[in-house]
Amino acid sequence: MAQEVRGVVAPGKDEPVRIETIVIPDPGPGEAVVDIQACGVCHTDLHYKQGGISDDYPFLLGHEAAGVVESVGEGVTDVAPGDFVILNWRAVCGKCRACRRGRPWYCFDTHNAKQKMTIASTGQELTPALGIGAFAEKTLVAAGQCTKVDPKVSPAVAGLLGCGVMAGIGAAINTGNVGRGDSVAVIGCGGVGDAAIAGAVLAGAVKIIAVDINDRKLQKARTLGATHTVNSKETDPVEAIREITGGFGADVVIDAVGRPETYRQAFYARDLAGTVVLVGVPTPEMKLELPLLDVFGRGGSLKSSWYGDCLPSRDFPMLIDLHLQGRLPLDAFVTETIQLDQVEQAFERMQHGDVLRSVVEF
Ligand code: PAD
Ligand code: ZN
Ligand code: ZN
Repeated sequence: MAQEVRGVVAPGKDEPVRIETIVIPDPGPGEAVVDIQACGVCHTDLHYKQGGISDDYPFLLGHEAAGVVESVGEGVTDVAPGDFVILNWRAVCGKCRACRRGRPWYCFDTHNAKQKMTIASTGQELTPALGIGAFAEKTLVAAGQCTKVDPKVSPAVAGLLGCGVMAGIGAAINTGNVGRGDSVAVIGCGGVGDAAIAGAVLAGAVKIIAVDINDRKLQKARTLGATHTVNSKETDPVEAIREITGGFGADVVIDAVGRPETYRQAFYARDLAGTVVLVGVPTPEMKLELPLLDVFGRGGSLKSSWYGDCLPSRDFPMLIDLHLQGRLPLDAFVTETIQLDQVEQAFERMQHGDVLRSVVEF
C-alpha cells in the first residue's frame, strides 16, 4: 500500500520551500523504501531550489541521508528490511563501458527508482534531488542507492557521508590522489572543502592551506587539520599559497566553490605539473577563460570530481569504520540538528556562512 509522509518541496524557481504530503509507492522490482533518520542540508539542495541544476520542479529536496530499509521490491538481494544504510546518488550499473572497464566510480548509467513519488493533494510528480529526496520521513530509491554501514554510527553523522563529506574526502584522496608529504590547498571551506581538508590529513599531506572569504570558516578549517589559512577577500590567494609552498604552489589545489574566479585561483596556485580538482558545482551561465599556453605550459592535470570519484560500497563502510576508530572526525561536520520545517532557515544560515551542516533529524 502506498504511504503518505511529510516532505520538503521546492515548488518553483527561488520560491521558499514548503512541507507537502508526499505519496511513496511500494517498492517495485529493484527498489527500496527507506525510513529516513537524518538528512543534511547541502549547498546542492540550494542550487536545486534556485534553478541552478534543472527546471524540473517541483523538487523533493534532501540527499545527504541515512536511515533504515523498510521494505524492498522484487529481486533485491543486497539489502533487506532493518538494514542501516547511507543513501548514495550514484548506484552503479555494472554494465556500462566504465563499469566493464573496472572503473565503476565513473559509471555512465547510474540508476534511481523507476516509480515516481507524487504530491498527495495535486498528484504532481516530484523530482527527487539527486535521485534521493530525503527531506521526507520515507523515500523511494533504487536498492543500489542503499549502502550498508556499521549501525553504531549516529545517523546524523552517517548521512553526511552520502554527499558533501564524501565528495570532499574523495576529491582529495580519490580524484586528487593526495599522498604522504604533499602540499594541498582547498578553496572554499564549507562542508565539502573541510571534508577535503580531513581527507588530505588522512592521506598524509603535510601542508594544508585553507582558503575562504569568511574568517569563521577558516577557524573551523584549522580544527579539521588546516596548517595555514588565507582569507582571499584580503589577500591574493595565489601569492599566499606560493609563499607558503616555497614559491612554487601546492601539489594539489581543490576548488570546492566552483566559480570561474576560484578555478582560476586553483589553476595558478598549483605547482608546475600539479593537479587541480574541481569539486564545487558551477551554474550553467558560468564561463572560464584561460590562456591555452598556460594550460599547456603548466602541465599536470585538471580534473573534475563527481561525488569524490567514490565507490559507495568500498568507501562508505571504510570511512565509517575510520570514524568509529577515532581517525576521522565526521562528527565535526554536524553544526546543528533541526526539524523538517526548518530547512528554509537552514539555507539562510548556510548563505550567511553560519554553519557547516544543518542536519534534519526525524
Ligand atoms: P557551503 O555553502 O557549505 O560552503 C561554501 C564555502 O565556500 C563557504 O565557506 C564560503 O564562505 C566559501 N566561498 C564562497 N565563495 C568563495 C570564494 N569566492 N572564495 C573562497 N571561498 C568562497 O557549500 P558546500 O561545502 O556544501 O558545497 C560546496 C560546493 O560543492 C557547492 O557548489 C556544491 O554544490 C558542491 C558539491 N559537489 C559535489 C560533487 O560531487 N562534486 C557534491 C556535493 C556538493
Ligand atoms: Zn555503469
Ligand atoms: Zn549534497
